[in-house]
Amino acid sequence: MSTDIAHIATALDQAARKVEPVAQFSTRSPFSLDDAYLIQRASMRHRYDAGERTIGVKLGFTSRAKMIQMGVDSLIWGWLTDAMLEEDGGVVDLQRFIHPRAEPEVCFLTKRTIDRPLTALEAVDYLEAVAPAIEIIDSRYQAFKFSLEDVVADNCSSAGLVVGAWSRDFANLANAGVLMRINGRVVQAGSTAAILGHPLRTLVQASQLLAKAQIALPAGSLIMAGAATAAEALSPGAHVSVEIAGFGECGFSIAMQQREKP
Ligand code: 0L1
Ligand code: MG
Repeated sequence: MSTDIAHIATALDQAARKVEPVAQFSTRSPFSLDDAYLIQRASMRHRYDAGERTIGVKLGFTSRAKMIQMGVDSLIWGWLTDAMLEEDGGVVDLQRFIHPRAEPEVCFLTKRTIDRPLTALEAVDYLEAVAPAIEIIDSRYQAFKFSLEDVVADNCSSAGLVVGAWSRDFANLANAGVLMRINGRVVQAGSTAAILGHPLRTLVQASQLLAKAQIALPAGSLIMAGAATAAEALSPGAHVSVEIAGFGECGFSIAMQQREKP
């Protein structure tokens, strides 16, 4: 299997770099979830070798809406790097993506190293702040089609993120209204309660997953809690924003003129 791990990791890295999708791997040669995380790590090594650095982690499929949209039933996690971070209010060029989608999220900033499984009561003590956020996902698989193992191997479709203004109002995070707008029109509406019943629960989940992987997450890391609603496809010229009631708004515009693909 080790050759397959290296082979799939390289193919996924190349697909992202060349902006060319690949067929899903698990249908041709099934692999376990543990192997999927090994592929994810091997694929991330290519990015680190190219100069990217980790800024945090993301959880995926923490809401029913996302599980139903993508036809999977388990929580997953992947890495965020500095190359994925887009400016709030900035302009995003779609050229580096294959078939990008945006989804509304909650982003946490950690203030202590997470190096063991946390309880729900401890979670807030490990946090510096929380902000409204948008994740740009971009599956490296043709037609955005994958199994749970495929998507984990593909670093959980991580491609970009925009983070709004930070707040410390953790108490009002339980059931805040979430609106995603494209060109001012509401395209997705939901609640932060859709994220595991309460977004702070993602801290508990993240700490357990990191402990299982024997990884300590340093203070100052970002944790994306997972989408509260389904994702929306992106197209040139659009303006995308996410508002979380009581926490403000963040957004980005998409460049109209697309540069030549690399
Ligand atoms: O936030 C999420 O639930 C994202 C899951 C990423 C996988 C995908 O939908 O491509
Ligand atoms: Mg997401």
